Amino acid sequence: MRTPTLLLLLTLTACSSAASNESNPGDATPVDDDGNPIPTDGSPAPLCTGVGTGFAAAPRRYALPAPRCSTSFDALGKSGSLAYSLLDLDGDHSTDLVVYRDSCSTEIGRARWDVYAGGADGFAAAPSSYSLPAPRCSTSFDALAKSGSVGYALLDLTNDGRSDLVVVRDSCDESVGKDHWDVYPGGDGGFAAAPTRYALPAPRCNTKLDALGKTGAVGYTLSDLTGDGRVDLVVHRDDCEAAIGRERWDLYPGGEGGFAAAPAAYALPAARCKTKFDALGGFGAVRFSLLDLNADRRADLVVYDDSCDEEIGSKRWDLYAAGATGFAAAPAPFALPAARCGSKFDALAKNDALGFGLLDLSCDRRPELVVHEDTCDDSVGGKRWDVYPGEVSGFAAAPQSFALPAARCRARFDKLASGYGELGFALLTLGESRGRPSLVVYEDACDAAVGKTHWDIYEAK
Ligand SMILES: [Ca+2]
Ligand SMILES: [Ca+2]
Ligand SMILES: [Ca+2]
Ligand SMILES: [Ca+2]
Repeated sequence: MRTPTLLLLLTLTACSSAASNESNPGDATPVDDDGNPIPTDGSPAPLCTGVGTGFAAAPRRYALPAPRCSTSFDALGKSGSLAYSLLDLDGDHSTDLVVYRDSCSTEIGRARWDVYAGGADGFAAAPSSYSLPAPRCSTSFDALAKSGSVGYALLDLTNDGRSDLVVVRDSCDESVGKDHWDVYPGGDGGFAAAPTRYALPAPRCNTKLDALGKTGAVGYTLSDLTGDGRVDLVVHRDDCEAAIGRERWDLYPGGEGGFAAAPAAYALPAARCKTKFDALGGFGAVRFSLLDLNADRRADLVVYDDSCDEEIGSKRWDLYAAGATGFAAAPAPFALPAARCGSKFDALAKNDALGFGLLDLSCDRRPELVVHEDTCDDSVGGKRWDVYPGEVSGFAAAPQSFALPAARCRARFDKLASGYGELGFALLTLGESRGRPSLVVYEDACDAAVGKTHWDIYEAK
């Protein structure tokens, strides 16, 4: 499965919106167990406020199921004789451990997946069964996604917070990917046995919409530009229609029974530095990304590097906020901290002399800029990370210190995640988290019990 680290982090660490709406009627300002205010207007309580002070110095244990088919759960996911992944399959905002293939049990991946529900202190010791639709076109659902003769992936198209199994192509049924996708909604105990249709727009420029995204003569992606929680189908390039990517994107809003049949024009800013916005932007003279920087749930167009404008990446990013009918025609400046150790913030993440990434540590959906390594300052990545809080018009100019646990097994916590070497760790929200991601050690060459009986969790405070 293709899972870039940053995407994984952003996906797994997005602050959960689950909230205990318990209030204390007598208090002027009700607070939760951690002293964080609880709103009284019925809106979901933020699970944390402010970026916090750091990770706990000592870990607590998060229990693992016993190894199965001779395989320990000492990774965030595996794809060998036992294949599993971390996933919130039941939509309760806690991450579950999902086994989708097991060479010791042919039922897994053919009739069902096994789900070890994530709880406060660990994953359930015994799995519950999550039923699968019958294989289609001789293809079993023994992976989270496939792109062969049957193409499918997990995606919440019913907008209930649960992942649905979405078949986007089926070489035994030409209509799939041509006028509809087949959706097996996720429910209690499994995916529906029979699919429902999710309507697709007609093919464009001889290109069928039989994948979750494409690049080529027609380039499209899935992103929520309408801000209603449902993914929309966004065509950013069409070789049969020159205005696409130059003046506008075509937006097919996602609805209950499918994407709209006809597109709405979604306005683009003018080209800059001779670069059109006809791609998704991680390369070339102008580098940009779709990222919700202003926390309104619409993905904004964020330019973080522009070879025609020195200030981009050194003083500011340019934010073209997403609106109802398009991106803002003119950008708003989004302030950046000064370069550190000779390295500018002209990317969303780097792992060089300066290592940084984006992470929401304050549960407000705005990402913070987190410097986790700085070769000019040894204590960054050793004793602390430097966090520049995300604010309305930019990242704070000065960082806040975010404490780190001591190095273990000779490995420092100088990355947001590491799957190599002596120590495997990542940032995850597990169980009854307050919302900030915890630092989770899932493998430790110096401690064989880690990854066998438990993971170690350093909670963010
Ligand atoms: Ca769903
Ligand atoms: Ca939408
Ligand atoms: Ca936005
Ligand atoms: Ca934030």
